[in-house]
Amino acid sequence: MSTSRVAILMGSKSDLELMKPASELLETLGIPHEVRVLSAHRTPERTAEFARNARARGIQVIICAAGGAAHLAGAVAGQTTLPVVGVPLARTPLAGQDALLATVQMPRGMPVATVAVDGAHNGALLAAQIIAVSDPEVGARVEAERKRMTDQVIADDESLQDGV
Ligand code: RP5
Repeated sequence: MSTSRVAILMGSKSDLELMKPASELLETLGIPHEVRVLSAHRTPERTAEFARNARARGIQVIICAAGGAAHLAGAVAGQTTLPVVGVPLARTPLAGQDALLATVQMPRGMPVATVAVDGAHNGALLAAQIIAVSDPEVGARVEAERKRMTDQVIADDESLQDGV
């Protein structure tokens, strides 16, 4: 197994289904990654230890997903200077607004790049784009993914016109 370059952390195993698009995209882009259940509240020491050791292990970006009182991304950001991408999840009757505000409203000096509620795909894409800054091979795969998406929208548009 190659060394992980991205870590996808989630606050609970119950978040797994919502985060599958992140692993799938990293798989498509050929970026080695790992998926962990680490909670800011339930396993604070284990989470902090993971974040502190991540850079030395070769991790380049950490994606943190959590719902409700979503403190995971912030707790991780406080333990590392690696880029942290936050994915707020809609897991409570507040429909993700709670997780969004908890993830995005970080204090000065502790940035978390927060993507949309349930934005696992974009979280992974942002991680890939960060890695691509210094890795042309990943950059080429990200460009190809962008082209694939663009071509799909054009094909959708053309198929609609054909049907008119
Ligand atoms: C958060 O609480 C987790 O990230 C999850 O989104 C939510 C519910 O967790 P469980 O009670 O299902 O373990 O910390």
